[in-house]
Amino acid sequence: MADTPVPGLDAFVEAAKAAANAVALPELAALADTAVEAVAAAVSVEALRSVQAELVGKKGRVPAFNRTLGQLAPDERKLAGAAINLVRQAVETMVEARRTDLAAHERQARLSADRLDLTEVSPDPWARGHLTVVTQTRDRLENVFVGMGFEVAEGPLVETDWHNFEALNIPVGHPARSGFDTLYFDVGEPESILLRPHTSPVQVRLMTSRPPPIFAVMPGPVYRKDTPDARHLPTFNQIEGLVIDQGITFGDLAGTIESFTRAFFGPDITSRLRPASFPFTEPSAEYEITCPICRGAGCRTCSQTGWIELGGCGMVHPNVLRACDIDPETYAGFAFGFGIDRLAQVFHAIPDMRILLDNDLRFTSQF
Ligand code: 2NL
Repeated sequence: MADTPVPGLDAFVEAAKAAANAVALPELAALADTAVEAVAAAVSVEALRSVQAELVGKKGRVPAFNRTLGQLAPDERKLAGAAINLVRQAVETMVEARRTDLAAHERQARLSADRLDLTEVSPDPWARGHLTVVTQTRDRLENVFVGMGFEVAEGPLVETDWHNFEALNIPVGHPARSGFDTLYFDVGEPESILLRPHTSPVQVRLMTSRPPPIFAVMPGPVYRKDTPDARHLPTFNQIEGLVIDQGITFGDLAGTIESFTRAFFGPDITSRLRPASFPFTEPSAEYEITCPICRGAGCRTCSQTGWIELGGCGMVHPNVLRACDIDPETYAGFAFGFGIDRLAQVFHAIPDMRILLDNDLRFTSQF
């Protein structure tokens, strides 16, 4: 341990020794040297306390010199007393400097010993936490899309009717509204503020906040007034993608879906699109992938078809672009969306989604 230097201390000690020699007390000067070594040799505050007592305590070796003063003439006595006092002060100063260093060192050692290592790795899954399988899936999805050049965007969970429905070409009275099983807040106008039942309002917020080009994915939780079953949860996670630029075609959509599918599932899983209908896209399609359970051979999970439906997609409807102040004569785009929990279910062959709600360690520790 390096001592913190005390300015002038060495000179002080030398001056005290010189004073001792000047009054013919070489033993006192030698004691000053002994003190320098003894103080440096003390390795704890406790040991230093003994050194201090032995040198300058009431019955210490430095005050002992005072008992020799009686034999001296009065003027010599005064000078010798001053020299003894100087040595005592020099020793006290050394001791205090050393005490400061030792105390800091001991405090540091105590803190290190007390430290709780939050990164400590335990091989026991009951003792060591990790991200849920759904969060792991979301992270992997984000990584794949970021690798393809998309940005990741998030938005509010509590939404307005306009961002959630109106701007998405779903006006009041549209039959698609009832399909979302939306949960409304009892705030303001009836059915004006809601818990978002899909992530599409985030895309609306992106389109209304900055001009194209836009290449973004929006992952996050969505909420529906639904009863859980093997394939549905009332609170689940979606990821949607949105591309808006000049000259975007349905071919770009199909290519993006296929690239993503191979990047996420591996080269032996492919994608196909089947015609569908959504209010916010035209044309629209359902997005299917090779069944990852049977690799296309046909099984119970894919109802012997070899294909599994994952989500929807399509070219962004001109009404949606117009609602967001984007000119459909200049710009075109595509969007796609699917459930993250559902993807995790397919990917890991989880028979019943409700197990995701149980937080049973026998399940969660498998991932
Ligand atoms: C599904 C269907 C889809 C979209 C989501 C979208 C968003 C905007 C404009 C146009 Cl802002 N479209 N999103 C489009 C088609 C399908 O998802 O089955 N999701 C689980």
